[in-house]
Amino acid sequence: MKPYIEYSDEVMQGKRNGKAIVALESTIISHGMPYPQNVQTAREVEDIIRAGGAVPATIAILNGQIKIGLSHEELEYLGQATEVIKASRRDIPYILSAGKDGATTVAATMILAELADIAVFVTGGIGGVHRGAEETMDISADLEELARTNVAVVCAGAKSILDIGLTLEYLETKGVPVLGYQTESLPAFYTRSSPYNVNYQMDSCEELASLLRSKWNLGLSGGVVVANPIPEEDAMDENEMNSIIETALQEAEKRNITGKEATPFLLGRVKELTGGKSLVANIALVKNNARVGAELAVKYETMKT
Ligand code: PSU
Ligand code: MN
Repeated sequence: MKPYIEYSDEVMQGKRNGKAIVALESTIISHGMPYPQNVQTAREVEDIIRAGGAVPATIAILNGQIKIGLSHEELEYLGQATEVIKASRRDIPYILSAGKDGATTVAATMILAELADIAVFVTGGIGGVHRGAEETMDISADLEELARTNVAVVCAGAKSILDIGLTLEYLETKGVPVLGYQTESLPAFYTRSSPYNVNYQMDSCEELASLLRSKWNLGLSGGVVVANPIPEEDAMDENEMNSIIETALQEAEKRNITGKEATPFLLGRVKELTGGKSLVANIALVKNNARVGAELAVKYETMKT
């Protein structure tokens, strides 16, 4: 039997040299952004991580093989392929056994990052408790993964296609710290703030790294949310976003879009309804997260005890 995991040369080298590694997800590439912006953004994000002194490891499943780090060609393929399965925890075994392609969500990327011994993961936004979940029970598997898997997820908070308040309640129940990077308010992806506060504000990557060390040294398993607000100049108007999200949610309900299709549908509609402006913001915030993630990974690595 083939080994399940294949490392790119760059990640393998980095591991040998004791470099900090930063995991990146691939659903954002295949289901979150259109081609060619998806591939271009993925490459620029990788470059930001390299410039920050860490090694990028974009994670996906290709041909039934787990990839930790993608080559230029693999990234290009993933950005254009149309048969890629959006892969969360429950999808991984099928994709491996059937030899298919899978783009990993936050949940699946956390699982594979932990298997590859990578502690820091950079993404755009996490999944959460959807609005109306008290009826639909649509709660992202990302939250369960944060409850159990030892990876820090650097994101721009949670998008208001979700019920942010219930998402925070869920994370609290599961014991997941929600940390604000230089912010007290929980950012809401396109905007720098929301009506909710983070659990703790942390102003430096040293503080964040030290929290991760103490959590995991004590055996307090599970992830951490590091919420990093979108840069001021890229943020979108809150009222405009709220009404667009409302429209997208109503359309999803009318068209009966449920399950794993819900999030990609909503993201796609928001992009169309903003005339592409949301995509520009999305790209800016992921890059901003890459800067923080690289610094955090480097600090975490040097704090090794
Ligand atoms: N939220 C975003 N952008 C994204 C996603 C979420 O703002 O691209 C993607 C991530 O891959 C996340 C997934 O893990 O959607 C959550 O999907 P679901 O709600 O079906 O669990
Ligand atoms: Mn869901």
